[in-house]
Amino acid sequence: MAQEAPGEDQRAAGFQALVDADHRLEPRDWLPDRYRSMVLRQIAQHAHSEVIGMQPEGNWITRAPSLRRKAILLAKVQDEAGHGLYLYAAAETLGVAREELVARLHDGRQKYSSIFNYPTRTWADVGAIGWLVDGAAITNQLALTRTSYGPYARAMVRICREESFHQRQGFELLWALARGTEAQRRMAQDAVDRWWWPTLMMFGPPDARSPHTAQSMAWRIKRVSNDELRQRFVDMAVPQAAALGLTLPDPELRWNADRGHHDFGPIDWEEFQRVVGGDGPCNAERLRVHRAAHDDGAWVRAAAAAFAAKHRDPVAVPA
Ligand code: BYC
Repeated sequence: MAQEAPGEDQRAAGFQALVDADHRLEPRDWLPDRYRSMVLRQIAQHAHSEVIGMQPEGNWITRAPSLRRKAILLAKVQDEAGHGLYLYAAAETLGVAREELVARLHDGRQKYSSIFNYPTRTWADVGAIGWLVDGAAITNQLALTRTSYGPYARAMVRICREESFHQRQGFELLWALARGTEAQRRMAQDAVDRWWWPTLMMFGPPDARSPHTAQSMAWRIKRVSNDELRQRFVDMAVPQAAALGLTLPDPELRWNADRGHHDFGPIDWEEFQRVVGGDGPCNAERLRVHRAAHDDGAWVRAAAAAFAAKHRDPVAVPA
């Protein structure tokens, strides 16, 4: 007698059992539609962030103060493009083409990280982004190397290796400024003052007000909650700021021996909502530049597609 195909409930239970057993899920596995759309939302947002994130730092490539600094910054910004590529490739395993993901970014159906809507006013901002923003990114992404969706987890492993170099270059840049002239030290402090709070917002809303955290953790897409990651980051940044000789702009920041963590002051969640809602200092500019670059690259995509169609194997060199 032919065996009956498992029903939707049975499949869902089987899926959850795999997740609970810490099984890596692969594109060929049966995945609930909501799991697919949740992973896709997060990977796509992450991919867009990597690519849009090239803009604030790219702004300083032509004005880097030395050849050495320029070479380092060029390599870093190029790495971010590579991270975007790994992540778009991971997102495409869920059946949505990159072209469509870019269209969703452009028409506002998908987001990118709030942090990239702030301007890079001075050279020290490159250091603050490397130290704080990449530091926050690694804190979040290290946890994501264990995410339940295989292609995303594998992309994270490669990305984290490169991010740790990025964070060090930011720290080293600020270290040099903090030990330079008084004007350089002030510039470093001013950059840290401006990037500190937006960096804390990168981890997303508090757990109690995060609509996706509970389901995302149950499916092990997210392994650590927004608040816990934020706390890990603060605990890491405080001694590093002391080593730099710079202060963090929070009068309530202090060690709490009972909790074994640093307490910190309230985050301005209204500012976060404003920035995520499109009204940050650079939202319009970031999307305008992205759209223009996409339009400028149309001929490259058309040429690559024509080449692939003609030779079938896009990497084969024609005879
Ligand atoms: N910005 O329920 P929640 C980098 C949205 S580093 C904008 O907590 P979730 C780089 C969220 O999407 C940055 N939106 O959501 C570094 C949701 O809205 P929707 C990239 C945010 O997904 C240096 C709503 O708020 N890293 O690339 O469970 C140089 C409710 O939030 C933000 C990643 O993307 C935000 N900061 O948790 C260059 C890490 N936070 O979608 C490049 C991967 C929250 O319902 N992503 N929202 O409309 C994650 O880990 C998670 O998606 C988050 C949010 C922790 C960010």
